[in-house]
Amino acid sequence: MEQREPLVTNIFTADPSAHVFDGKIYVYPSHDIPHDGEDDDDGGEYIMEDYHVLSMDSLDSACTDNGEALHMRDVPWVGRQMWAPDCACRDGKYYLYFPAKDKNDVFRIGVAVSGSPTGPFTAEPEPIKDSMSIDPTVFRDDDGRYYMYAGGLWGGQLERWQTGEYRADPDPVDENGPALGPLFAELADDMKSFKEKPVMVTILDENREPVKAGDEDRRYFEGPWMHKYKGLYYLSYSTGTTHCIVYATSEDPAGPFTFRGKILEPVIGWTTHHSIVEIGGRWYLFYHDCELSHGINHRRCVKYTELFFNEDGTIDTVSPYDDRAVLADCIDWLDGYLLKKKGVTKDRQEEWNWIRYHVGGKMFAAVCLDDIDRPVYITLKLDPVEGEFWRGQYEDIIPGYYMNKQHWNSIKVTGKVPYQTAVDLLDRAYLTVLNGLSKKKQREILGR
Ligand code: FUB
Repeated sequence: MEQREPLVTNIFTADPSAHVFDGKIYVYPSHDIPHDGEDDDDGGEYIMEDYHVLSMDSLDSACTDNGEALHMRDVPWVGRQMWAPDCACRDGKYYLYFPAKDKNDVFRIGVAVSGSPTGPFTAEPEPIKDSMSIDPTVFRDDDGRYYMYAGGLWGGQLERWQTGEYRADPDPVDENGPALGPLFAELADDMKSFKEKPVMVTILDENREPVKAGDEDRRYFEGPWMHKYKGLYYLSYSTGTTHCIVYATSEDPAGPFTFRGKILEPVIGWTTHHSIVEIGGRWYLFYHDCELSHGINHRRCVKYTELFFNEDGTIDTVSPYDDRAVLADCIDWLDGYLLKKKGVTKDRQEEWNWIRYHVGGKMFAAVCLDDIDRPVYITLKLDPVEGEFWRGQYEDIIPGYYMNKQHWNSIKVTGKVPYQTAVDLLDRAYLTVLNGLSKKKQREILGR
C-alpha cells in the first residue's frame, strides 16, 4: 500500500486502530455511512451501524476489507452510532471494544469477542459496567496488564460525566480550570470489565500545571492512543476544535502526562483520529482524512505514513500533504523516475551498500542504504555553486557523503527537504553529468 493513500476505497473508513497480530497488520476502523444530512456539533452525521476489519500481510501488500465483523442489530443494548473501535488480543482471543449510544442515547462502551482478528465478533449483551463516552483504546503493557483509555468532548458526552455522575444537561466546563479526560481504567482478567471505575487522567503543561480546559491547542478532546517507546508511555489524542493530533508522555501509564508536542497537522475534514504502531522495527501513524470524498466530513478514508522519533524521544510533526514520507521510501520512486530518463542505468555497490544511477557510464545520483537496506541519503552531483546554495537552504542537505564534497551533496531522506525539491535536484544532477559528457556521447544518449 502506498503511504498517504486510502487503504480501501470500496467503503468509507475512519478512526483507524492498527495492530500487528501474529505478524500480520490489522486495522479496526469506523465504517462511515454516506448520507445527505447536515453536520452538527454533536457528530449527528456519524451514523455508523457496523464494523469491518481491514488487513494486510505487510505494508507492501494490498489491503483487504474482510467484510462485516459486527453489526448493531446483533448488539442488544445499542441504539445508534457505533463509533471508533479498538481491538486487543489475549490468550488467542480477540476483543473488539466499541462505543455506541444505548437506547437512552447515552454513549457506553461495549465489547465483542472472536477467535479471529477479523471476526465475526459476538457482543456481550450489556455495555462494560461503569463505561462511558467514546473512543476506547486498549493498550497491552509489557507486564501483560491491559489499560483502556477513552472519552470525547461535545458529541462524545464526556462533559456529562464531569461530576462522576451522569447529567444530561451539565454545567459548562470552566475554561480556566483543568481540562477533562481522558478516562483511564485497567481491564480485569476477563477483558470484559474494569478492575476499578475509570478515572480522568491529568495532562500537565511545561510548568507542571494541569492543561486548562480553554487551552484548545493542548487540551484533550477525543481519540486517545497509547504506545510505549524506549520505556516511556506516549498518550496521543485529538485536540478536536484545533484539529491536531498531539502527545504527552509519562513514566506511568496512569499519568500524569506532560504535554510534549504535535504529531499530525490538520487533515482535510473536521475530525482527526489516529493510532501508532511499530511494524518491522519502524513506526507508523495510521490516520484518516476526507480526501476520498473531497472534504465531506462523514465520508472519511484511513491512510498511513511513517513516523520519526528524534534522539530525545520527541516525535517529528507530520504535515499530511507534503511528501516527506515518500523520500524515506525512495527506492521505488527513484527507480520509476530516474530509469525513465535517457541513458540511465543502475547498479548496486555492495561494498558501500549504495544503489547508483549512471548516465553514459558516469554516476549522477545514488541512494545510500543502512545495514538493513533502509535509505539514509540520496547523494547527487551538482555544480559547486548550486550545491552551496541548496546546502544553505536546508540543513538536511549536507556535503557529499563519502564523496568529493565540492560536487557531491547528500539529502537526508528523513529530513525536511520537500519531495519536489529532491526531484528538481535529481533532474539537475542528471543534466550536470550529461552535459559533462562528450558531444558525441550526448548525441548517442539523446538519439539526436
Ligand atoms: O467517527 C466518529 C467520531 O469522530 C470518533 O469517535 C471521533 O474520534 C471522531 O473521529
